[in-house]
Amino acid sequence: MKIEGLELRWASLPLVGAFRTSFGSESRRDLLLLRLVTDQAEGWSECVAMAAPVYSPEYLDGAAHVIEHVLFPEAAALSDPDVHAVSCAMQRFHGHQMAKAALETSFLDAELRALDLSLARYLGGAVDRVASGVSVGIMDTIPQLLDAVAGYLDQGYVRIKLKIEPGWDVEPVRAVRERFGDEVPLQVDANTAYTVGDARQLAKLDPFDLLLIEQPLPEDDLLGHAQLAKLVRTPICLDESITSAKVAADAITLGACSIVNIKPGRVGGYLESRRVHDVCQAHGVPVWCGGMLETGIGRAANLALASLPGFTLPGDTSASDRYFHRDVTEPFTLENGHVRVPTGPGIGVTPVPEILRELTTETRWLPANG
Ligand code: SMG
Ligand code: MG
Repeated sequence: MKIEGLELRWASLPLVGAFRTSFGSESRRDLLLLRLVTDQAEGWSECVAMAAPVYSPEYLDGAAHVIEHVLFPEAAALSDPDVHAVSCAMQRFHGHQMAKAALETSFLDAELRALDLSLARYLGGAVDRVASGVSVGIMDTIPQLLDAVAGYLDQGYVRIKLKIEPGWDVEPVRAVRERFGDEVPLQVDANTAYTVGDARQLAKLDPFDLLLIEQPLPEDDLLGHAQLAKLVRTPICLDESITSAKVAADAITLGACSIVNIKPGRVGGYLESRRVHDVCQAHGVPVWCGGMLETGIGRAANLALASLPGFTLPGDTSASDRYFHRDVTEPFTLENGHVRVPTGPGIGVTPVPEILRELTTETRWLPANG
C-alpha cells in the first residue's frame, strides 16, 4: 500500500441535549476526522479525544498536533506501512493513545477496504448485532432524570447507565429502581469523582443490585480500587484506568476490577482493544464497549469490536439519535435494543459528503512525502 497523504478534518456537531458528567457538561461534540489516502483505498477514522483534557490528558488539538508532527511522519516513512508496522512504529512515542488509535484505525480501515474484509470479521466478531445500553447524564432534578430514563426504556435500550458524582448517587439510583423496578439492568459511572474514603457512601448503592460501578476513583489508583472492591458488593468496572492490555492484566491480578470497559481510543486502537479483550476473557472477566460520543465513523468501528465473544454486557453503543440530530454517516438505529454491526469492508461506513461539507470547520492535507 502506497500512502499519498492524510487529511485532517475538524467539525463540530451540536448534541441533542447537554450531557453532564462529574467532570463537566458538554453541549457540542467537536470532531477530528482522519481520511488516509492510499493507492488502493481510503481509510476513515475519528479521534475520540474531547475538546478539553477533562476525561483524560488528551485533547483534540493536541491530538491533531501529535498526529501531524510526530505520528504520521513516522508512519509515512515506513517502506511497507501495513497496520501492524504502523502500530509498532508508534510505540516508541509515549502516551497519546487517542491520537495513535485514530491514525492506526485510518490505516486499518484502508487496508481492510483494499482486502474487501470487514473490521468485525478481521477482529473475530461472532454476532451481527449488539445489545445496546445508554448513558444518562447528571440532571438538575430527579423528575427530569426519570423522564429521560423513561424515554430511553421506551426506545428499547436494554441497559441504563447513570452518571453519578458526590451528591448525585444514592438518590437517583433509588428513584430509578422505585419507578422502573429491579429488573432493569442498571449501572453507574463516577468518572473518578470519589476517593477510597467514600467507601461507606458507595456501599449504600449495594442494595440496588447494580451491574457495576464504573471508575469510582482516580485513574492511577488501582490499589484504591482493590481496597474499595473489598468494601462494596457492587462489582467494580474500570474505564479511565485501563490504558493497555498490560494495565488490564495488572488491575485484574490486583483485584481492582471484575469487569472492564474497553474504549479503543483509550488503549491506543483496535489491535490493543482485542488484546485487552483476550486478557479479560482468559481471566473470566466480562468486558463491554465504552463510548466517547462518537459519530457514525467511530461508532461503526466500536460495533465491530463489540461483536467479539467476550463482550457479554451491553455497551455504550447507542443509536446515532442518542447524541445527534444528524450524524455524519447514515445513522445507526436501535432495533429491539440492538444495533447492527456493519458488514461492508473496513469500518463499513463513510461520511455523507454533503453533511460532512456542511459541518466541517477546517481541513488540512498532509502529503506523505511532506
Ligand atoms: O458514547 O454513549 C457514549 C458516551 C458514554 O458515558 C459515556 N462516556 O466515562 O464512559 C464514560 C463517558 C466518557 C465521555 S463523557 C463526555
Ligand atoms: Mg466511563
